[in-house]
Amino acid sequence: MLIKSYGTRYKIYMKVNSLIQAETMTAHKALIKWVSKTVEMCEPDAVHWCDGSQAEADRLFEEMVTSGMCVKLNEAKRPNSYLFRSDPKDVARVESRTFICSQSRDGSGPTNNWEDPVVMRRKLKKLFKGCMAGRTMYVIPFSMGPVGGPISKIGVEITDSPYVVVNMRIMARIGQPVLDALGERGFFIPCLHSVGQPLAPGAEDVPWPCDPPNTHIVHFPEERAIVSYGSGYGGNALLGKKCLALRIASVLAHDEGWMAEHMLILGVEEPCGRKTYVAAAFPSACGKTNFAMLIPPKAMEGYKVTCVGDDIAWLKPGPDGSLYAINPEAGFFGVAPGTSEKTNPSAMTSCARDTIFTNVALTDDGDVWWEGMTEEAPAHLIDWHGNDWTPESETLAAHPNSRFTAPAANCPVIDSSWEKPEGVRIDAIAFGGRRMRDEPMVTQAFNWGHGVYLAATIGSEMTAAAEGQLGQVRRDPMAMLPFCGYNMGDYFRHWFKMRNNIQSLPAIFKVNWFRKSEEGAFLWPGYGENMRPLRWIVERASGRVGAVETPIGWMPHYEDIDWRGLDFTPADFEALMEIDRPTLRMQTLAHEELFLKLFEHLPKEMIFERELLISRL
Ligand code: SAT
Ligand code: MN
Repeated sequence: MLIKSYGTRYKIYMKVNSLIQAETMTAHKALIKWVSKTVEMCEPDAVHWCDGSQAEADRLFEEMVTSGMCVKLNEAKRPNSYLFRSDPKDVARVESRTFICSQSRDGSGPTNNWEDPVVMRRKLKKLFKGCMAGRTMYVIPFSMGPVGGPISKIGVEITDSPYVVVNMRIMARIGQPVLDALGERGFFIPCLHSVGQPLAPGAEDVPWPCDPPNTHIVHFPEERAIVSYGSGYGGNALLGKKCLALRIASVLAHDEGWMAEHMLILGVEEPCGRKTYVAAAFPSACGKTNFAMLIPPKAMEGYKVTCVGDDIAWLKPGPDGSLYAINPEAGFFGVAPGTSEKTNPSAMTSCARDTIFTNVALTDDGDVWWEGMTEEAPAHLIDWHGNDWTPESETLAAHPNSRFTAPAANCPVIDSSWEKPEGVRIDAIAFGGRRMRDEPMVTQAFNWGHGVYLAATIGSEMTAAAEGQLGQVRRDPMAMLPFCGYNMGDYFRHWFKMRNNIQSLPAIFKVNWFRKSEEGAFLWPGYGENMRPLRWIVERASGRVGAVETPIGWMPHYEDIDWRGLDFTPADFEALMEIDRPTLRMQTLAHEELFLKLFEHLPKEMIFERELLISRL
């Protein structure tokens, strides 16, 4: 009501009000101007510049509890934690509505959705006109990477979702320290977000506003800008994550000579005290968070794995010619189902407090539950739709993509250098996939070029018939298919070129934890046992362990792996590591599909590597 009746005068009041708050926080003229223009366009009821303080978060949570957007969990069981239930139509990233609006269609390439940036701007302008009516607009200055660090980047997200604010506060560094680092003229990436569905005058907001039919997640790579409309969920709305830290950052990295990758970073501590950092990329549903927090088997005493990050790595050549990596994030946005004390105790501890849960089930004593958390489900729950649920119910209690947003600092195995602004030195990079039949557990690329080829051709088999043909391989180069902000062919070229920017190149490996026997049983136990191939990887990276040359790369001999405490025979190992040439030749033919798709921008090195592989076979 207020807005409409005050009309222009109200708008002026709003503008002045937001300027007064802005000017106590920043002297960045371009930022203040962008915010004022956005206020004019979106017509929010109020504007709030986030300082990132605990008091601010407490107040927002209190407001959201009151409005019914979330529930506070039992303070004794899950301190300082909250549960949100999203609209059932807004539960995951939407790739079909994600766009890379480069100046030319060629710039985004055949693997991304494209629209002319001028046409898209026009469309978005219509959607954003008055879209924040009835709501508060939040301005969130955030830093991806430690504030002021040499690899870090600053973004500012404008959003009408308080859920986004409290999530961004965990996933990134936000608030006043970021504005201080930005100064009066610093470079920042503008990220505009609205859940859509503006409120009619006097109307009450629904618990989870969103506008699925009009959802657009848009990137303007040349302008380094992000605009997202219609979804309040995860990667669609927390714009620092996939949108900035991968899609826009991959473009910056290409132009500036570094790499923004969909990778976890872990540290391996050996009994002698030596420490090696490894980055690893896996397509979704391959256990990335579990691998990042791996607990070594008891028998491998003295080995310890520490976690630097579980999803994104920014890698940059350092002054000494080595490759250094930071985790640009500050929290974990982890998939809840399947996470348990058995599969990932460190993730369980990370979300034991100070955590935001989305779409998991609520227990009668005010705690959370999801499929796979315990062997037996509680007798009664409130499911992710807000309905009563018992083990007899034929539905899932938690959505399969339900999430926990937990501070990385809560992780019991967080690496002591995880916030080092200049990053940690990466000595090995591993690429993985989910392959039932044809791929051995671990191989090492002969050199960087061969490694790029291995990485570009990774893929995962579909696990359920519903997702496509069972066993069909979906190629996901570097696990970046949905996250590369430019032409994938040019991205491969950038990978090859990085060889010239790095003096001590990390060794590149390919792993597969999912090989099965003819009878369908897993040949490898996985989880903590992955410490065994990981030990081989770090020792190979510094030339301390043997290997045998095969057509597809270096592979460990049976004796090269530490088998203490595991009953795994040479015959078991042979089955796990078997390579048969006819299958491999077929596979090489299958790579062609991807190459044809990217033909126009495919670097020649890729063809050479393929020829080399064929001749070795
Ligand atoms: O929703 S996110 O993009 O943050 C997570 C994911 O889909 O991998
Ligand atoms: Mn991811």
